[in-house]
Amino acid sequence: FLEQPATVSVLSYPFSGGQPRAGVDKGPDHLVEAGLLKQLQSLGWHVEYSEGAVDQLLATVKSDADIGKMKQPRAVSAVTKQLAADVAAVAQGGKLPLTLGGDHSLAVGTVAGTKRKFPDAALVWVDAHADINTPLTTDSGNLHGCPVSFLLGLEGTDVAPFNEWLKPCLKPEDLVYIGLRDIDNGEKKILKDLGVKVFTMHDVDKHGIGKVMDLVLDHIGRDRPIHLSYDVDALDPTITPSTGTPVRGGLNFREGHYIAEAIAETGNLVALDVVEVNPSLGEDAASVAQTVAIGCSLSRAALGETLL
Ligand code: HAR
Ligand code: MN
Ligand code: MN
Ligand code: MN
Repeated sequence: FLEQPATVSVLSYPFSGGQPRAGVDKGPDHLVEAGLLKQLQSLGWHVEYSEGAVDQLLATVKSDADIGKMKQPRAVSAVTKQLAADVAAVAQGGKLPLTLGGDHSLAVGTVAGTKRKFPDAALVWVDAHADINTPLTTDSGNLHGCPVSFLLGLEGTDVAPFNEWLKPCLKPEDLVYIGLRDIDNGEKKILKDLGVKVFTMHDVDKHGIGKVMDLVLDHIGRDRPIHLSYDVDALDPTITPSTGTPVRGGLNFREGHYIAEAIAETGNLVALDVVEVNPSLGEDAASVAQTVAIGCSLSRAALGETLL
């Protein structure tokens, strides 16, 4: 689905407004400083890099009072609207957008952008969380817990300012989750009512990650464009400690990388998000360095790095 020479366009989006913890906006700089761009070049990709104009976009938001339960809705909407345009432009150019977050609310923009070029794209969401709360079901009001509901157009998501630019673009059958283990009750009802394909950590334990990825690809098909949205909190907190909402019982190092490798093997990856790296969190500098290194290695795996 990409043009030659294969080009990855890395989009840095230093944004934290989908959740309350400072520092996740520093994720992209840490990933780049760890050498991500050169690593991708070494894999044979042509690499472009640009920084989203997050500061300028946020300067247009004069005040951002809650709307219903939603926190910082104008900031999230303004940033994701621009990100959707950026991702769509990259995809239209035959290149693969790699969005570095930043928190997972960014996926409202990345997936909307991918869908403009590839309306049939499947979405593989790797996360401890389902991020499918609606503005009506969310307890926290944090929009990084809600992006999937906006993409699906669930009840309560047809609200300003999002409905000024965002149209539902995802069908429940286009979506597969891997790694979930912290799902709110309202989210459980949504997932069951919609019949979304979910591979929780229970399923990873039961089948093993190899079988789970076979089942993932059975579900979405092996000839469709794939958008992979990777929240590093999908991995166990012993593996990726520097993230805002760690949940024990996560993917181990190899399971996490195997997911990315199996997607890469399809040859169908058209967009990648790596989100929720927060260099301000974690016990010590080694925790941060390890989390950042895994953000890089997951990116490489998704872009074709193999062990042999
Ligand atoms: N489900 C909770 C909420 O809606 C927690 C969401 C945490 N989300 C992330 N992204 N860290 O996956 O607030
Ligand atoms: Mn997430
Ligand atoms: Mn998460
Ligand atoms: Mn998180």
